[in-house]
Amino acid sequence: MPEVTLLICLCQLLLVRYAALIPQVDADCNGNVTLPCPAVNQENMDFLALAWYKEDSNGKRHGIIRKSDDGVMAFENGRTASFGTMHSLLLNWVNASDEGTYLCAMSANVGGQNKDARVELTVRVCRTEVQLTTVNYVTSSRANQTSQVCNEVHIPQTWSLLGFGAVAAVKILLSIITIKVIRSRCLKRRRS
Ligand SMILES: *[C@@H]1O[C@H](CO)[C@@H](O)[C@H](O)[C@H]1NC(C)=O
Ligand SMILES: *[C@@H]1O[C@H](CO)[C@@H](O)[C@H](O)[C@H]1NC(C)=O
Ligand SMILES: CC(=O)N[C@H]1CO[C@H](CO)[C@@H](O)[C@@H]1O
Repeated sequence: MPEVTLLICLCQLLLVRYAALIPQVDADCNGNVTLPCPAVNQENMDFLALAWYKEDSNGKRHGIIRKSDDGVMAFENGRTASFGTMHSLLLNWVNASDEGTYLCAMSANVGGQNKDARVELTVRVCRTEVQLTTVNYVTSSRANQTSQVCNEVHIPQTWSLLGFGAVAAVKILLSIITIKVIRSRCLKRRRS
């Protein structure tokens, strides 16, 4: 059992480590966001082409925008976007559907090495949604305050009573068993 627990801990640690390697970017709902491209660290065009993709949950790439010596080109059916400084990806008016993993892929010149790097985008909940949930919570909790208080008091009492009852029952059962065992031993001794 300890080995299994250790293994689970180790796996969780590795997963956390792996997740930490992907840069995370938070954006406000309906805000504009810049996703840095971790694959390049200079503004120069020391590569054949550079493209931004969005990865779906199956790891499939959906092209957004691409640049090469021929200029900037948007992929068909891709989200509207543009390039920022250092080949970053600029997204305007982001909402929940923009959340996910983005991939910056650099195709190297002959003799070079292609590079891929991912960025994770999280979009904060839209303000209207936040207000709605808060309002709902307040009304329901106020309307049901009395019944909630009652439940809070009664439930623990019931449980503690049940707990005491269970402990008492076990104690009685143990006593009966102990008495029976001692008796049968005494009887055996007397017989022999
Ligand atoms: C986002 O960019 C658009 C277009 O550049 C601009 O009109 C808008 O005000 C920007 N929004 C924010 C929240 O900065
Ligand atoms: C996000 O915005 C796009 C286009 O502006 C819209 O089609 C889509 O329904 C929105 N998604 C959500 C979850 O609000
Ligand atoms: C507003 C609200 O959630 N009211 C609930 C309070 O609790 C009663 C019964 O426990 C529900 O019937 C109400 O809908």
